[in-house]
Amino acid sequence: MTEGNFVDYVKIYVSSGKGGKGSTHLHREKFIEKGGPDGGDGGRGGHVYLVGNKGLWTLFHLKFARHIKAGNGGDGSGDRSTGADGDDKYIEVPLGTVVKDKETGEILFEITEEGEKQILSRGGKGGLGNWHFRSSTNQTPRYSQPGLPGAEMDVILELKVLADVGLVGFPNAGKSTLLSVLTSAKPKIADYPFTTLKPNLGIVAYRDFQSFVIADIPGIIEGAAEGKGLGHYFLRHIERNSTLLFLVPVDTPDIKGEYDILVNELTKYNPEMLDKERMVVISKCDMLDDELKAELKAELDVSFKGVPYMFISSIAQQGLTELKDKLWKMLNE
Ligand SMILES: Nc1nc2c(ncn2[C@@H]2O[C@H](COP(=O)(O)OP(=O)(O)OP(=O)(O)O)[C@@H](O)[C@H]2O)c(=O)[nH]1
Ligand SMILES: [Mg+2]
Repeated sequence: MTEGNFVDYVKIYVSSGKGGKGSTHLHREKFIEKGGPDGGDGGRGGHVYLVGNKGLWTLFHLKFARHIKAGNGGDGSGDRSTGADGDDKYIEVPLGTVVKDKETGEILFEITEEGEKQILSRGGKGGLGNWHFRSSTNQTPRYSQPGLPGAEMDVILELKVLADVGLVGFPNAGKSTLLSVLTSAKPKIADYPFTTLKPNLGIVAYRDFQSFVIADIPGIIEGAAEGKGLGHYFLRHIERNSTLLFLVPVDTPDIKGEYDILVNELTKYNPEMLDKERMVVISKCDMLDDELKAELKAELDVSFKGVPYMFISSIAQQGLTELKDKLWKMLNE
């Protein structure tokens, strides 16, 4: 996935197809002067559906799909032939997509399961052909129904669950690097702060074809809640993650202090952030030899009492399997 693939909100305009016209037709055949009415019905207009797809994680694919239109029903014709139904449109969305009416803000429905299919906009009914209107008093009705119009509406699609794990850390902590080694995402990585300007998602393939999603967001600094750095604007992207992973580089002079600042900024943004499962990852541990690591560990065991933490190195590929195992456990507890 590329920079800024993190789309959790789109507005789209959908319209269903209109129903085809019923036909006004009288049967004609050689030697039969006045045949009866045989006008067929119009086909129904195409519906617009939403369909759940568990392989999708964002609404990115709909970002530029402004108008989605189903086909119109075909008109009926003689010999009682019914017009073809209009082509239906299927909009695939990730599980956890909530659909709202743009005008009223009312929640229309939610897609939660793989393959779940719900009609967003119903196609107009086809009109009845004149064949239906024959009666004892009128054997040759010369009228039929027009098709009903389709419906059009503006809707908002919003993703409730974006990713399972959100990465939180100061700029340069190694968040994007971690995303790039755990997933096939290719975020921009560089040795300067605020390399990441837009959130990225990556899918971690786990044992036995399981997977979970990690979100990498721009770095947070002290005062983000007051708008410092890039502010806390991007925190909304991890607001709904169930687990937060705090990244602090091993060469940080006060590791626990940096962690406290991050927690504090998150709390200022939304106190509920603290209800999430969290774990601290000390990154860039390739810069440390075993002896120093043991010393640091003794220190951190005291300062981090109760908060789970672990050492990793994305570059040297240390602790990554263990990290995945722990995250998986946290997500499935
Ligand atoms: N030695 C070492 N360096 C690392 C490791 N992981 C990341 N780095 C380096 O740290 C720097 C910052 O890495 P990024 O992944 O861009 O950091 P980030 O947290 O995404 O930074 P922002 O996007 O600016 O918030 C880069 O120069 C990386 O090469 C690691 O495991 N070991
Ligand atoms: Mg980054």
